[in-house]
Amino acid sequence: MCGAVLISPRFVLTAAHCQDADRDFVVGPHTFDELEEREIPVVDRTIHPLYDSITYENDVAIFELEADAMIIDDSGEIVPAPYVKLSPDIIDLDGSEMTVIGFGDIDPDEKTTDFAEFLRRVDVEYVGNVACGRDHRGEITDSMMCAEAPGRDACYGDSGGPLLLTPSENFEEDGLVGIVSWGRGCADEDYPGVYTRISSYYDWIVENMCLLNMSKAPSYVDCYQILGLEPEPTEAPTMSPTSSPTKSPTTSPPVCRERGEPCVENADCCSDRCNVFSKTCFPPAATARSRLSSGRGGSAGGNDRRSGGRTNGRSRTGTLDDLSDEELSILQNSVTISHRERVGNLNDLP
Ligand code: 4AZ
Repeated sequence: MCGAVLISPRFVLTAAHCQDADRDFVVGPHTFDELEEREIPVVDRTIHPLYDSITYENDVAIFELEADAMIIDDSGEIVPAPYVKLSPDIIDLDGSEMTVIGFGDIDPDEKTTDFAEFLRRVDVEYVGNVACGRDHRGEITDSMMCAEAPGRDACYGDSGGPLLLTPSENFEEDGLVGIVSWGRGCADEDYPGVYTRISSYYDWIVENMCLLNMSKAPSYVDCYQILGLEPEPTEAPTMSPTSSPTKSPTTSPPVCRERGEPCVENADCCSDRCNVFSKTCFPPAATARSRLSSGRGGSAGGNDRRSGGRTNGRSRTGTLDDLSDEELSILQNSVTISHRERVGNLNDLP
């Protein structure tokens, strides 16, 4: 089983190592029993092309649903499901508080799996990459981040789920800063939980949502700008200019680089977006979707248990706390997705 999160009514973000968890997603339930219902099939997906099933680097994947996820609101109307906004914020302050939620294992016995009946949450504190790298044998890259709380942690089955900034009581202000990725056991004080760092993938995620289905990207994402396309034609002008220009246009050299040209940082590009991977201004002249999604179809499955005790393991002491009704109303729509599998019980492996 894996977690996941809606980043628009049509797109789901999860961990790349969850890619074979299931063929459909279950939207919005707060109890595990409801997981059987409200399944939405997946029609397309983009796994990060540099995902590494040994190191869990680039553990991020986007799935496109067959239809928008819908919920019934308080007045009984069917409306598009709320989704969480990707946060571009770079978390770097030790002790910063974040919230992780999921249906993962809550059984302290390492040999049995007991998925939570209700969606659970725990607040965890940021641990810097240097300290976390020391704990995790130098295996923490810049695009991972770590968090911990005494006796509390994400655990088996929470993978793919969200790590959130929750600045207010209003879930609409939540920001997605991480994806549950891996750890050594669960809630072990020596080993913080490890998350995919969203700020490292912000550009990749929005660009690939646009490439999968630009009409279904969230409203704060401008796919025309991101893909370097002409804006959709608006109404033709009805009046012709009243006077001819007095000056002819000057031909000073461009101060910014056009799409496809090499760049070092966003400011180099006319689009103000430098692709962090290709180091070219957004997007390359002929953006080939097949090239960008070349990692598709690989399998993480359940057989990629890392060596040396590093696991997507099982709860030792405690995992996520039950959400109270009040907390549920805050977080109910921050995580509206969970998806199931039976392939990845790493503790069953030899
Ligand atoms: C998992 O297998 C998993 N304690 C997720 C998080 C952690 C361990 C395992 C971190 O889904």
